[in-house]
Amino acid sequence: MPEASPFLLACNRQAAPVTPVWFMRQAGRSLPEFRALRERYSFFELVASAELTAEVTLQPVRRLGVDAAILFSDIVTPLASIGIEVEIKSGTGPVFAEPFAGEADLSRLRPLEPDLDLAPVLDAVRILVQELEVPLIGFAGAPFTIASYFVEGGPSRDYARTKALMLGEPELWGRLLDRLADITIASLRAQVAAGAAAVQVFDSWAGTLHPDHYAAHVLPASKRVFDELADLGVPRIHFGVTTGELLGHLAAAGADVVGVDWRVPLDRAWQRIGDRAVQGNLDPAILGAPWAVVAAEADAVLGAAGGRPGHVFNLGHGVLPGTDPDVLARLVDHVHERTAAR
Ligand code: 1CP
Repeated sequence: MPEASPFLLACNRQAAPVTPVWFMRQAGRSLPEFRALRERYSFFELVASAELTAEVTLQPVRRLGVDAAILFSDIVTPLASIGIEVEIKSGTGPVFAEPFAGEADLSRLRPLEPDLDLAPVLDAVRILVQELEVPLIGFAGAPFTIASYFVEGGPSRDYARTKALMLGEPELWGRLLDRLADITIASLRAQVAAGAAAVQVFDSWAGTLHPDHYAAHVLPASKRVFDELADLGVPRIHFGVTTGELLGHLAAAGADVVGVDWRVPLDRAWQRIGDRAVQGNLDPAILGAPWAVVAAEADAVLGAAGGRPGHVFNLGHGVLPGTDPDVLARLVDHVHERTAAR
């Protein structure tokens, strides 16, 4: 992997030859070659095989020309690997057989031993860094978002049980988040030791929280995650959806790059984030519109970034399953062409 990759330069807020592009959920359901594999294997069968994990990670890199790869896995993989029963249901997401119900369940969250628990994941990282010509992004879930799945038992609209626990039993909630933070830290440190060149922490659903509740009950655990990764010297990206009012707090957690969804114009988001790089923020739904619209909207994102060093182009959230991969490939070329002449 070239040291001066546009992705790593932008993460470090250095001038890059082009604005780098990658897509959250670039691997997965929008690609026919992924759907073909998913007909033969369950999600966790894919993740249990280093070769299949590497193959699925490489699929979008070959097809789309993106500037970074993201390891194929899921935010609940570490919990599954320490024996917590969780299934990935097609069209739904992670579903826990026995959701977190109280203090006694803390002991189910034993410390992660990455070399044993995540062996196929780390083998996949080692295969990928040999094969890739672009940086590999490792990732994990942030304590809040993982807790929300574990407490609710699956995806939720209102996070009612999660918020009741957080506000009603703040001491127990803090201990739960601390255990989850430990798992996230151990997983990310091991991914970097195996060769990942950057890490992204997904706090996808933190935007459901009042900023004061985020600051009191979530920020300390997330900040510890970023603090305990600082010595690794790789860019640390922090992402969530509907975080407009939270962007200052997300920045305070300490990441090098803050991901932004499409609900906040990128220039305004950048003001709230301050002296860090930004990642985003095209609305993934726009990719279903005619190409001229996609191009104009991508140009609007680039315009809001204003050519300042430190912009990683991405969608504001993951690629939608119905997205035409040819549009993704064309978008990568478009961003490169528009920014190459700067
Ligand atoms: O290229 C890639 O990005 C794919 C690798 C990847 C990543 C980074 C997958 C595979 N999952 C994730 C992270 C992840 N998982 C997040 C954070 C990113 C985001 O906000 O989109 C979240 C919230 C999850 C939980 C999850 N897993 C969901 C969302 C459910 C909900 O609450 O709405 C879903 C649908 C899954 C399953 C899943 N994970 C990944 C894929 C390709 C799939 C689809 C299921 C399948 O193939 O059966």
